[in-house]
Amino acid sequence: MLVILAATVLILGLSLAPWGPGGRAAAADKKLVVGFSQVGAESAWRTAETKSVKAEAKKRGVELKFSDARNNQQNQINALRAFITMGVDAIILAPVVETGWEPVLKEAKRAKIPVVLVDRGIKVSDDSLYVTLIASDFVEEGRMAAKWMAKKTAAKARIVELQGTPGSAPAIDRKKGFGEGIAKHPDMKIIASQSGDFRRAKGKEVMEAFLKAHGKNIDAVYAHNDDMAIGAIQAIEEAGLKAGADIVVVSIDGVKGAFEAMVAGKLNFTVECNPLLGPAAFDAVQGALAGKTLPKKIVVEDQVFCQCVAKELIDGRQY
Ligand code: GZL
Repeated sequence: MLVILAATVLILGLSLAPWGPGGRAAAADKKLVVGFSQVGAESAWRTAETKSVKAEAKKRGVELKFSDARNNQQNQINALRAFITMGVDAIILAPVVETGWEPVLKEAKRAKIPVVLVDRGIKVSDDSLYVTLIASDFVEEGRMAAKWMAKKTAAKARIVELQGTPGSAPAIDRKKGFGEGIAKHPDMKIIASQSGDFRRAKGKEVMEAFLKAHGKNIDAVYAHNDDMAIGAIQAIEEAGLKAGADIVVVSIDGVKGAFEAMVAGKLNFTVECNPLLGPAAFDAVQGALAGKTLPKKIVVEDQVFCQCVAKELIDGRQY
């Protein structure tokens, strides 16, 4: 009987190799096909992340289907549906906002396609809808920014805040962490807070409005990313003030532009949020396809950089 069965299988040409998720045979020599839905290209950080994922796909011989959602969630949902229809082996998703993912992630689960989240988290009622989240601890980033600003301003500052994309995990959590950090200092107050959508131009525009409304009453800027901080620095200088001196500037990401601004004395401090997530993302994809159980969150280690180290470190920065 066993002989007949084995023969049947061979005649039908069915591979005895285990079926990988996505309904595609996971034969050892088959080229992996992975869909990557990226938020957009709104900041230098984002560009660095995209480069890292694409380079790692190339290095591992993975066929990457890339989609740039231009910061629009519906574009990401459409891209995920297209990946599911294609029958990709796995999906990498950098979710622009935290909510609204359950329906399309249920479709991916039904299609047995594992989804790896990179860079930003989501809110879902069932965390089996994604394999793992590879991201920094944004709340801690906010706390570190607050801690350093307190030190720099002797815990006395009227602060304006440039928030990231509304509804995104980094914007929500960086605001939370910074608020926790300044709560213990009664003379540190946020006097204005608005979204600059993680973009340099928008950050400049919002800072111009803050300067018009509050002018010399601003002691410090807390920007949720370096791109908005660089935009704010431009606005501060155009208002005839010295960024980094008249107004302390603190931000997050640690991109090259931030190091250049620190070397120039215009940015005081940045908390790194490492965007080079390609290797970890594909380790998670290959682990999931091999049936491994991964931790629900893989925390990316961050460092902090003040002006004092910028000059010696700038040439060694990878992004
Ligand atoms: C953080 C990432 C944020 C960066 C911004 O993981 O989602 O989005 O801090 C980027 O620069 O636009």
